[in-house]
Amino acid sequence: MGTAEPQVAAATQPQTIDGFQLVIDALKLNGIDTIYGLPGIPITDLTRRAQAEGLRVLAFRHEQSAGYAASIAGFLTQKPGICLTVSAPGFLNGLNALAHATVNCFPMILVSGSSEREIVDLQQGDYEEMDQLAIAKPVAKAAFRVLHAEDIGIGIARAIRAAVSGRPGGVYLDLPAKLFAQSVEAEAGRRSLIEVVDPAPRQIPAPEAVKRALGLLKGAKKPLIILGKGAAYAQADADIRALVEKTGIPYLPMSMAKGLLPDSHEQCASAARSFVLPGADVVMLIGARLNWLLSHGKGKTWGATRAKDWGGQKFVQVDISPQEADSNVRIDAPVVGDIGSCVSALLAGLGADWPKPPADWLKAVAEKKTANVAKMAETLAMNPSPMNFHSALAVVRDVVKANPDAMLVNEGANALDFTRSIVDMHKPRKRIDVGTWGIMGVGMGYCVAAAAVTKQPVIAIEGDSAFGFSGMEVETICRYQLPVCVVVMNNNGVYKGTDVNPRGGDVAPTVFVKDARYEKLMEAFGGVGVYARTPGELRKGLDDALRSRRPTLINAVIDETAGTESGRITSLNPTAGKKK
Ligand code: ADP
Ligand code: TPW
Ligand code: MG
Repeated sequence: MGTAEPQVAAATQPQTIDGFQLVIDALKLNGIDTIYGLPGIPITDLTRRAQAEGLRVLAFRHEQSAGYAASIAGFLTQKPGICLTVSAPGFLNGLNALAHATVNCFPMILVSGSSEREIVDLQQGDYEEMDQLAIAKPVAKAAFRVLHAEDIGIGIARAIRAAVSGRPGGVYLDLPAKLFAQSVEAEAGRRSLIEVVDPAPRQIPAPEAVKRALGLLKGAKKPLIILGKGAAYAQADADIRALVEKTGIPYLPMSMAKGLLPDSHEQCASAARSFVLPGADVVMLIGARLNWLLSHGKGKTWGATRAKDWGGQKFVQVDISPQEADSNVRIDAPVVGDIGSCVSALLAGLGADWPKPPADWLKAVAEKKTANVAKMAETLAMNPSPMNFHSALAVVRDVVKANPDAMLVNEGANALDFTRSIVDMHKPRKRIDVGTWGIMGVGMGYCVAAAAVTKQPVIAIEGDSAFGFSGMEVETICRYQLPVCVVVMNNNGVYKGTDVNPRGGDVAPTVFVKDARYEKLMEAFGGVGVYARTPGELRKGLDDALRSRRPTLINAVIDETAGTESGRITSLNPTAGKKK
């Protein structure tokens, strides 16, 4: 029992709680444990106090990296990744990642401080004045602003629901500077917070949609399953594997779905991609869109004679977004719902006597695969000097196989395409890359989040150009002592290092300083730098990094003639005089 005195004091001096605290409490109440951000007016104290309250606050050198980190944390955890930025310029730096999260269907919340509403709205020239809410809206799944401390709980609850429910995406939450210092009575403040119940409710598919899809699959002569990053996100790994194995249908993993089933799986048709896409008669898409990455379901890739023509396949599409079907070609059997529920309904509907696909189709796929794997093995076995993408990536393939829990971050053009095709993944959600936009700059932000979220070692295979977009974050990696090994595939430029300016003078726009010593950047902050000219040196650098878990940058010197313009997507590159 207490004495009377404190009660009197409490009654005369009601305890209050301020906006800073309410934001922190609301995040914690909803299981958010990490903030990716960059301090400054008006959120400096928010970062300090969040840290003091036990949240992990990872501070970056540029908001774009913090944003990409938050977006991929969302993908990996199914919880919204939180990026915290200052007003106007900081906000704009984070905006790229917000758009990226929306485009890639990753749950993320960009929380930004902003300037005084009444000054901004009258355009009176406040410090870092900008109507951020209006600017965020077109690239966000949803955007909210909180003006009163008692609405912080609602604002954060709405942001969380919007980010993770249905098709996940990027959400903007605008917190004007004045909000943080506002106080409300403590008990009322606490009552205003909302612990979001069931933020991403299951969405059960209609039984008739499941039946329609199974009917179509059952009649197929040459069926194919395509797994996308939505399937990886859904964390329904065991059921997806069971569905693939029970149907016996060959499957293709999209880039970030690699490892959902091990790439070494006998039904994996990656090595026969250009055979199965045009050859298939019924294709089941699970969490993958028929966007440019799948040639919009049309053209030569799908066996049609002309670019805009449809190849004649019938499609089943499993997706949470009811609007996705028919976006590019006709979808004969849309199955709308969350992938976990859809896949388990499909599994239940298979029954005990589901027929395996016709043997001639399976045989043809297997033969194509074997031939292509043998061809690739020959190339990989060569040991040219200087090292090329293949000889370097043969090493990475072996190291990843020996360390299947390590995360693999990947960006670049040739550095991306060759890694995707050469380096097998063995477990779900281990490969994270440039995603739907083919964007450069995700690299170091992804490394920080991947290490922070999974606690596993991270290997980043980076084009030298790609690395430059976020290279300063090696300081962040060293500061937090993260087990990250960055491999810069250094071919002296964008795509290759051999372009020449026909007029002399400045070097060509795709060319960088020759033989740049990227490894010294890591050494500058106390990490390990390795200069690797041979597969053996690369192997040793990677093994040492994985063993020591010390931040490491390996400068892998690659033949500057080895790459091709735009890597695998040369066809999308308009060049002068090119025929339509
Ligand atoms: P990829 O690039 O790997 O082909 P996309 O990003 O194009 O994959 O497609 C991902 C799809 O997955 C999106 O259409 C999205 O609506 C869907 N998706 C994301 N999460 C889920 C989920 N939990 N359940 C069902 N569909 C989902
Ligand atoms: C934000 C355009 C696509 S790939 C690439 C650029 C600049 C770099 C390729 O060179 P790199 O790889 O990384 O050295 P490699 O192995 O082929 O030499 N700005 C953004 N995103 C994209 N995609 C670009 C520019 C681009
Ligand atoms: Mg390069």
